[in-house]
Amino acid sequence: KPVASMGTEETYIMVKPDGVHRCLVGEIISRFEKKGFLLKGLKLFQCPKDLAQEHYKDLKEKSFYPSLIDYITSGPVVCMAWEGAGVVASARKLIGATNPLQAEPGTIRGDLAVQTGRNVVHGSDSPENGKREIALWFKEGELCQWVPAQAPWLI
Ligand code: 3AN
Repeated sequence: KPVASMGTEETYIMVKPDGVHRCLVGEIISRFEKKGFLLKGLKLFQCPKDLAQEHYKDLKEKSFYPSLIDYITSGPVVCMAWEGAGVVASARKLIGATNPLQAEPGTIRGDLAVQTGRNVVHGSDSPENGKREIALWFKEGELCQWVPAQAPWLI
């Protein structure tokens, strides 16, 4: 099982199919890189339906659940694991509100999206879910347990 180095937190970030389709992958990765978090895993991936269902199992009773599953499996996604102190909450700030029309300018959704059902990026909502989702989307060996020589901003 992947473990965080330096005892810090991990989050699962995913560029959704609309973000990939709209060529926003570089832009989105760049926001987390520039912020100063540490990239531990990265892949382009066509999500199978059963994985999408497991990922969104808490939303199973919602009316939009079937369309959410169709959307997430409609094309490749970019899966990422990011590490850093407070990365879960900070990533959600960088991402912005679920409804992009309510997301602040300067956030990813605030700058790049207009529809809740096409909100370009996912971020884990708790450290527990960060761990759960990274374990769900990545296989052992796909994550790099590297530590930059000097990275005091990560601790
Ligand atoms: P967030 O992604 O901001 O954590 P959640 O966890 O409430 O938001 O919802 C997960 C995903 O479900 C959202 N990213 C969005 O794609 C979809 N979703 C949430 N609410 C709606 C809605 N009212 N209509 C359509 N899709 C929705």
